[in-house]
Amino acid sequence: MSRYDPDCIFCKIAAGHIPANLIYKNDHVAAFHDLNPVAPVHILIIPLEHISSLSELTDSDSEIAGQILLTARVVAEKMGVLGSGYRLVFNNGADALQSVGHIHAHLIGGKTMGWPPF
Ligand code: DGP
Repeated sequence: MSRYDPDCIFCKIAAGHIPANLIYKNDHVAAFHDLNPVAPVHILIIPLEHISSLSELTDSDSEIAGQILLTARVVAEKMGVLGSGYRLVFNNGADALQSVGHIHAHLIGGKTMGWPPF
């Protein structure tokens, strides 16, 4: 793995250095249950490599970015919400309350949600 931050909790999960309830992993991404779920289905999808936020993505990360979106469908199917619907949320930066500085998509589902989310 070319980008690894030893101080990043999600890098440690991606590398298997600390445990997580993993539901999917391939060469680019991992998906695991959120520690503090806000819905019956709440899965985090992360790149294995450390990229701190969406704002740090570059053209050379296009495969990783695509893999995150494609993995959402795989996760939704595994979690039984592909047909009922789900939400994909990226909290990016301070105003969005991003608390972990490693890109992650929240895949949330299993209930009818409201909109707008604030
Ligand atoms: P955000 O606010 O978008 O940065 O959300 C970060 C999410 O990460 C939050 O919902 C809780 C989750 N989280 C933080 N630390 C851990 C951890 O060590 N394990 C797991 N499974 N989830 C974590």
